Amino acid sequence: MLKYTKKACQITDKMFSSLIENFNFRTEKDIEKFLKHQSKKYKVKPSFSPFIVVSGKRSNQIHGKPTKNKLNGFTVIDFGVSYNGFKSDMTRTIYIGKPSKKELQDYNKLLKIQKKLISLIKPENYYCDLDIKARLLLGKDKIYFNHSLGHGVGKKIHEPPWLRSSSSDKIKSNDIITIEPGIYKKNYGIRIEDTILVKNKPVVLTKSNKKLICF
Ligand SMILES: [Mn+2]
Repeated sequence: MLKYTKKACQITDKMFSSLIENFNFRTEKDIEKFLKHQSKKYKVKPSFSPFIVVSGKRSNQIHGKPTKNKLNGFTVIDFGVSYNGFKSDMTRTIYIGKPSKKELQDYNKLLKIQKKLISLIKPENYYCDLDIKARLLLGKDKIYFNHSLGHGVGKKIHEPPWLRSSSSDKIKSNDIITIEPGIYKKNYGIRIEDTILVKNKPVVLTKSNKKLICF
């Protein structure tokens, strides 16, 4: 049900803005705890558990679980909620401290690519081509992107259609998918993910700001 997915995405955005407004967290676990608490406040369930919160050197762990690791540098926060059984999925990467020129460059490059890929979602085309395009746009950085571009999201957090090079799924209007390119280097990782409704012009359902937030 689209209206439930939309509601899940709205709550996800609200949770993220209150995380930013109340930011005085010390560890990955602190962030996770806050988000879990928020989901209780909105009477929804986490769409998966634990949420992914990884900071500093650990930010390159694609499926990393939150630990007592002190927040430092890039911090990847991947979470979502389930509203009446329909799920949202969003990732924002924030920065604790002052990013280096190269880190900022990597973030802005990834953000530009994520937005570009969203603009290329067109019914009747194929999802595999979006995955291939993501790697083309990353250029020499494609070696740091070692997972698929995205997935369908609905009653399950990961379901068809699949956004990967081996996928034969055709893009269809009203599909709900994620676009989540990432860069995972030796010392840090960055991922930016939105839940998106496919239409002739794609509708981004998770609307949280994507400019790099630094604390
Ligand atoms: Mn996802």
